[in-house]
Amino acid sequence: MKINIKKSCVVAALAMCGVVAHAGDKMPQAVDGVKITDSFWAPKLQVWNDVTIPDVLRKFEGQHTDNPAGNDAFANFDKVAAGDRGTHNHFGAPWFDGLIFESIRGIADYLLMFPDPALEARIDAYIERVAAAQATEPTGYISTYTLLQEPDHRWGDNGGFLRFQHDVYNAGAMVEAAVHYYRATGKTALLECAVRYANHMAQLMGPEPRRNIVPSHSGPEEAVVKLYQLFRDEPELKQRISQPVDEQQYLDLVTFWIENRGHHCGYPHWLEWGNPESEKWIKEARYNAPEYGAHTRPTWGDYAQDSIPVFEQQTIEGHAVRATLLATGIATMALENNDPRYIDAATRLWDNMAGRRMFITGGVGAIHEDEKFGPDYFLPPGAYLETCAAVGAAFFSGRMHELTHKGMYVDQLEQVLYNSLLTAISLAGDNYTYQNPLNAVGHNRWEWHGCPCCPPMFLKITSLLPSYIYNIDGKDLYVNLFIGNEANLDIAGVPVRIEQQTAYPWKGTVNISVDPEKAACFEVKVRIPGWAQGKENPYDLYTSDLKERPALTVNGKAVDMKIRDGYVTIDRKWRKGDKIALTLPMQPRVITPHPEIADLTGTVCLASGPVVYSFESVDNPNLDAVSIDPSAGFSLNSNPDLLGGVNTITCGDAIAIPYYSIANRRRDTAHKVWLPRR
Ligand code: FUB
Ligand code: ZN
Repeated sequence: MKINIKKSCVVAALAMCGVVAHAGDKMPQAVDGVKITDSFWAPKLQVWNDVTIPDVLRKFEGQHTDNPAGNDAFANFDKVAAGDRGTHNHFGAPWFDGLIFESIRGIADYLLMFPDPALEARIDAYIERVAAAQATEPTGYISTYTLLQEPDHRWGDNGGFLRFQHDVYNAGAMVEAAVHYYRATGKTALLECAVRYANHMAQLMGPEPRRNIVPSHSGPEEAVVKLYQLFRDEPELKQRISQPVDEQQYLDLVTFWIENRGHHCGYPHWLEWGNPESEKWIKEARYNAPEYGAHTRPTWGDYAQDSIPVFEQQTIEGHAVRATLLATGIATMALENNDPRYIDAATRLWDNMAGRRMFITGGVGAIHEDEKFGPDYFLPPGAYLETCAAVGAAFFSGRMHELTHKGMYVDQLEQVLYNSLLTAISLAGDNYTYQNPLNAVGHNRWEWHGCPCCPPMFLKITSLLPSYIYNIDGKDLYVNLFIGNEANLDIAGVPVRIEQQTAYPWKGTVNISVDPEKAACFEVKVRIPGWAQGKENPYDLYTSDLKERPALTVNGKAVDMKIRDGYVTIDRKWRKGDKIALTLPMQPRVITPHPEIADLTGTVCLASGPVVYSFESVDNPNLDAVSIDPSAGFSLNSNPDLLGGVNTITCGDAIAIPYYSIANRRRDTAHKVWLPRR
């Protein structure tokens, strides 16, 4: 799975090129030395690096039009550093620390693609402010909201309400940022803070006599596994940290967090009592009453995947970001412990998510109230669909792919990338979405948001893009994504240069050259997307009328299209100059929802390749009169000057554009992915 390249080589490679994947020796999900070169993603990554990163930092600093008071989320750390406690001068939501750390994590990975000393210096300066704040606390506890607003409520103590406070989530985000920033820069200042914080949590939380504290917003699970992996793989790094490091403690902490969900006093009954009553019960610390025993806690409810133990969960429930990040954590742990309970739980949750609760754009989280998953087949066209939830689902799928190497997981990841993710940002890179309804009127991107959680998640996943293109497992090379790139890989000890050239997702030809330094036997497994096999969804949640089929050649000779787990395997002795050519059927296809999806009865939508299309009122002034006749002819047209260069689909005089590109030309337009079937 992982390719080891000495860090110095990678740094040299980084200096020469624009867009390169993670350089860390054992970065989870990472394949080193992959440089994105295509005309679709490379320019976008450049915009996100040049525009989005400074935009996000500036706006967290309070420089945006909705914030006349100039409130600065970084200043929360300065207030704590100055000794403020209980002064009620925290700015923003309790999870703003976490959002800042998530941004730093994403930016760290961008620094690997686009080295930028000025940006690095800016991040270093933020880290100094974080460290100064942490230095004022003897335990290393630092959650600025709690310290400034309700310092007696650390970790939800004394009637604190951890579900809102986000203490553990903030801590996890710091740990993850520290690991990524160290891997990108070799600097340990944030890692020092993170180790101190993780040590504090590992001493405090766990089986008795430690405390029963679990994250009520997931994310810390995967984060702390990464901390464990870092020190396991680089034990000499411990010498550079002033705190003691026992990495096993970190893994134990995550095990506790995962296995102890659903273990609590059984109250409050969130769904029956409602949120206000339940919150009141917790704030009165009623769970401390003798009848609930010692060392217990309230349940955070289905909302936070805490009603029943993880291994008993049959369906993916509750707040969709929390749920997908918990599932990501479970899958990440499964990669470490190979425990069938973890593998089964992750598989079950993914199957339920993808087979019954996922939208055609890869989005999840149908219900606005509590931002949660709806019941099976509840997939209305105007659904909520938070950007962060789609990103969480994609992270989950990425980990499931690492675990199983099944193509269906990459299918879902790809669905998110080309649809839910790209729509979350304006073409200019400085306006964002939170909700992503498939049919809506007046759906505009915003400059900034009172809860700006989505831009950091956006940075986190886009910076991983190069690392998702390939996996290596022993002597197998998995070609997962069709993104033009140049890669210098090491396959079973042989240096191999791989190059992909493609105009995907606009055209279906993918040319892959395989150049081993010397002739070598290995397997190249080329993913054949489900949509290209006429299998729109692994559980037929959606079906399509695709008629053409994909084809594959090596040096011009047809390969037998035996597809196993989503891949065609080419097992041969590879020689310099060998060429693989994949042809995917890009003609527009009509997608029909599963008959159980009541809200989509009588509707269909259009897609070409991985891209889902939408009809927007800008092109279709009579949008409400537009319907789709599946037997009509559809034409796919290249429009290099439209919306940054897109294909459109025309059907009669109606025009569809990629869903991701809606709401970029005018404000307050109407758009529809799902249209009546004629
Ligand atoms: O709770 C922190 C973040 O705020 C969540 O991830 C988002 O869904 C929003 O609720
Ligand atoms: Zn969000």
